Amino acid sequence: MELPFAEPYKIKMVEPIRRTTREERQQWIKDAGFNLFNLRSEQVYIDLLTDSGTGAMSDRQWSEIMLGDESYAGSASYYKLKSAVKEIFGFDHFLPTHQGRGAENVLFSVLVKPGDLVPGNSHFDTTKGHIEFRQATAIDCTIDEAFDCTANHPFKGNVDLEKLDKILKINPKERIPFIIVTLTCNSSGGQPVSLENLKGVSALARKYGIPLIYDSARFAENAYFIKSREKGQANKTIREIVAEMFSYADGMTMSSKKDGIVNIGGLIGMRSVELYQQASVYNIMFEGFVTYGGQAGRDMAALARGLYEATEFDYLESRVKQVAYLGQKLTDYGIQVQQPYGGHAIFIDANKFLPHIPKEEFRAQTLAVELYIEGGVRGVEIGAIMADRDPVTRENRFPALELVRLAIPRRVYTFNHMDYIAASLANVFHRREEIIKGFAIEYEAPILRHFTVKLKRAE
Ligand code: P61
Repeated sequence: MELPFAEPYKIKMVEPIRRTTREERQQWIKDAGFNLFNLRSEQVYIDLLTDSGTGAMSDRQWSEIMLGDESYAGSASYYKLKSAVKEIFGFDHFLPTHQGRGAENVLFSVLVKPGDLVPGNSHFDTTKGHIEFRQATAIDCTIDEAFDCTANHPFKGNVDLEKLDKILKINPKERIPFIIVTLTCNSSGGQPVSLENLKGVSALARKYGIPLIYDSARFAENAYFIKSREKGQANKTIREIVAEMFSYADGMTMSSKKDGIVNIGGLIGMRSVELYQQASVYNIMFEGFVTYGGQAGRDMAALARGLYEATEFDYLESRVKQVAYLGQKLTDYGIQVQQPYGGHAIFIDANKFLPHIPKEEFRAQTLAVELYIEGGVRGVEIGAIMADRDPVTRENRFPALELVRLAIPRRVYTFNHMDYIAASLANVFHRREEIIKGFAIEYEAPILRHFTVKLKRAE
């Protein structure tokens, strides 16, 4: 018999979590303005709001915490991280930041000006937010298959090279500060970008003389998919694949809260010393001195270690297979989820789940609230609320996909937890006809409204 895979770790420390009653949850979510971000963590049994900063560090990472050097300038932990960035990504220059959006803020402060266009593959909301905040426009060039949950394409994060070429051809070079490719593409469902596609994007970037930047939050999961799905890549190591992926880029931003397997942190990597010098100015203003950028020395040390652990095949295999296990359970229950299963999360198609709720009443949010009430499981809406209003017309934007994301924290939950989540969702699925009302907005912020939005039941 072929031996099944199992986690390449055992558990040394546990954190208790508590089940609650449906009545408690009904009251709590009402008090929270039906916004899952407003719940207290104790009110949640299984927390799938995000895989960002919620992972479990290893004993080796914790030992790095003890070894952290807290010198303001030139900390040994900074040099540890600098050498990991060079070894794994190949960038000579790097700046630590407090998290991914800090990296975006610093880099975009140098590169993005009003009227600019930034093409990419379904920019993440903070990335888009930082582009739009500078009166520039994010242009989505993702392949069309990404917007059909049932299409079984192995690399639904891919950039449509024709769409990209068209943008680069018809606009003056001065208006396009860079192309940004998100690895894996979170907004299209944790879907990977192939090596071949990265090569193609890079060729276009060079042809038009435009820098190529990677948003690298889940770069290691992307590399795992390249190894397991792309022709000719099976025999390469994850690190070899990562090295090739990044050889095509001029720079990177990263939220290290994902594939860095740490609770906070981010970074910018780049080849150009001029860019490094310009970005350093903003780093010092917004983040901290160039050798810590908003991180404690111990955070940088644990991150260096996390980058090596996240690029080990056995870890990635158990990670991605746990996510796929949940996806398969939901599929078996007849629930439509984004196919193929993503690297860090399962994305449920709320348009298919609750087609009778008007889209103006926020289908995905309605489903996320019902799942919380059913089992105390907290997912997140990736739909019209998160899509914000159009910055010019101020009309609601209704994205092609209305999704509920169940993001799985790294090395945190067991397969029993996956069974519980799937059963909770199956229960909601069985009573979906009885869910007849969505939500209306009571309060919203002008940008990134989903964090603080307050909702009421639709009339
Ligand atoms: C997430 F509801 N992601 O997926 P920061 N790029 C990419 C990300 O996925 C990302 C960032 C940049 C989060 C956290 C999150 O509205 C939300 O370290 C591909 O969070 O600043 C973050 O990195 C930004 C959840 C962020 C949200 C914003 O759950």
